[in-house]
Amino acid sequence: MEAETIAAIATAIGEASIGIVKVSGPASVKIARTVFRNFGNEAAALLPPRKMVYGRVVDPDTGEMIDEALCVYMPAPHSYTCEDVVEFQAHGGTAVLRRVLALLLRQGARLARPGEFTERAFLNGRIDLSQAEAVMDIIRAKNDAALQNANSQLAGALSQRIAKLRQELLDFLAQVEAAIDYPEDEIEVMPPARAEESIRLVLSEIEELLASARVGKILREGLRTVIAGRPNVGKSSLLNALLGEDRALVTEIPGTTRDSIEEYLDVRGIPLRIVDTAGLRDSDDRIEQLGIQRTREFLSSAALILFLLDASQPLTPEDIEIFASLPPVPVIIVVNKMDLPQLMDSAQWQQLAGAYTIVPISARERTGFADLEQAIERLVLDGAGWNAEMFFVSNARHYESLGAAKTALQSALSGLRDGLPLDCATIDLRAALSALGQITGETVSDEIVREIFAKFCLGK
Ligand SMILES: Nc1nc2c(ncn2[C@@H]2O[C@H](COP(=O)(O)OP(=O)(O)OP(=O)(O)O)[C@@H](O)[C@H]2O)c(=O)[nH]1
Ligand SMILES: [Mg+2]
Repeated sequence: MEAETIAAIATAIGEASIGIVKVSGPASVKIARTVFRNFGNEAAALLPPRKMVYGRVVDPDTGEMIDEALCVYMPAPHSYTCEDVVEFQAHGGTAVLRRVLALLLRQGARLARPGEFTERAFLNGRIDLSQAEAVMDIIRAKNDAALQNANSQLAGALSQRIAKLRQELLDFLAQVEAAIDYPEDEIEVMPPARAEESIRLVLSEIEELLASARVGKILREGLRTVIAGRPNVGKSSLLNALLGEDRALVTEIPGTTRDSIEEYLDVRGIPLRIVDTAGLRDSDDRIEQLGIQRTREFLSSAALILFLLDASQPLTPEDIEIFASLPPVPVIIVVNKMDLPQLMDSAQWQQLAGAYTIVPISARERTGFADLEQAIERLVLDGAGWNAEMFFVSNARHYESLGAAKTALQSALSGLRDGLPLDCATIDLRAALSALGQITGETVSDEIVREIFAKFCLGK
C-alpha cells in the first residue's frame, strides 16, 4: 500500500520572520510543482534535490500569488521521514502559512496528525522509538542539561544499551532452548550457577538505568527546592542572590514574606524549581498563618530543602524545632550573614547538622555561593560532576518498561534458586526481552505507537 502524502505547518503559529510548511510522501514533488513557480517566469520550478530554490507560491486555479518563498526538495530515503519531502519557507504569518497549507491539501495531500512525520521516520526504520521520543524531548528541553540528555538519547545512548541487553538475553535463551529442543545432540545444559550469573549481569545494568531516572526526573521537572527557616534569617535575600535579581521583598521586619514565591533557576546546568517561603514561627496574624501553612505544604513535596540559619544570632529553640520538623528529604544547612560578627557558635550548628552538609554564606555580600552550588550538584549527582557521557532515563514509559524487565528477571532468578529447571526461566526471560523491546519499539503495539506520537506537536 502506497503511503499517503501528508502536509503540515512545521513552525509555531504566530508572527515570525519565516514559517515552514512541509509535505512528505510519494506525491510531494508533484504537489509542490503545481503550487511553486520559478521567480520571474511562470514555469513550474524544477526542484533539484537538496537545493534551495527561490520562487513564488501560486494558487494554480486562479494564478493568485500567495507569497514569495524558498523551497527545498529532499528525496527519499535521505530525508527526515525517509520519504520524498518538500519544505516551503514562506513568511511566518498565520494567514500566509494557512493558505500555503490549504493549497497543498487541495492538491491531494492529507493534513498530518501530530507527530506523524516522526512516526514515519520510526516506521521506516530510520530511528527507533526511544530516539523518536528524544526528538520531542529536544523540543521541550528548558535547560542545557535536559537538552544534552535528549541529544544523547537521539544519538542512541539508550538504544544501544537496550540493544546490548536484549542481545545478551537472546543469546542466553538460544543456548537454553537448544539444550531443551535437541537433547539428543547432547548440548551441554548450562549449570544453574552460570545461568544465574548471566541473568544477574543483565539485571544489574537494568537497575543502573532505573536508578538514573531519579536525575532524569529532575532534568524534566526541575528539582523541587524549598528555602525554609525562621523569619528574618535571609531566605528572600538568598532567593534574590541566586536569581541575580530583586524578585522577593526583603526588609529587616520578621514576617516580610507572606506568600510563597516560586521561580526557575539553573544551578550548574541542573534545573531547580525553587520556592522562597514565609518564615516559620507561631503567629497570631491570620495572613501570616496562611503563609506558614503554605510553607508546610511546599516542604512536604520538596526534594531538597535549603535550611537557613542566621550566624549573627545565637541558635534559637525555634531553629532547632523547625529543623527537627523537616520532612525526611536531603537538606543543606545554609548559615547566612557570615559578613556580620558571629554570635552563633559554629560547634552549635555542627552538632545540629550531624551528617548534613553545611554551607556558610553571606546573601548580602554574595559569598559562599560557589560552595552552595557545588553542594547542590553533589547531592543531585551523588558526588559526581556533569560530564557528556552521562545519560539519565527521563521518560516515564521507559522507566515502566525497565521496571517490568527487572521484575521478570527477578522472578527468573528466584525460580532458579528454588531449583526449578532452566526451561521454566525462559518464560520470564522472554517477558524481560519483550519489556525491553517496548523501549526501542520492537515489541510495541500499533496502538501504543499511535498514543506516543499523538503527544507530539503538530508538524513534527
Ligand atoms: N548583614 C547581612 N544581612 C542580611 C543578609 N541576608 C539578609 N540580610 C538582612 O536580613 C534581613 C531579613 O532578610 P530577608 O531576606 O527578608 O529574610 P527572610 O528570611 O526572607 O525573612 P521573612 O520573609 O520575614 O521570613 C534584611 O534586613 C536583610 O537585608 C546577609 O547575608 N548579611
Ligand atoms: Mg522573606
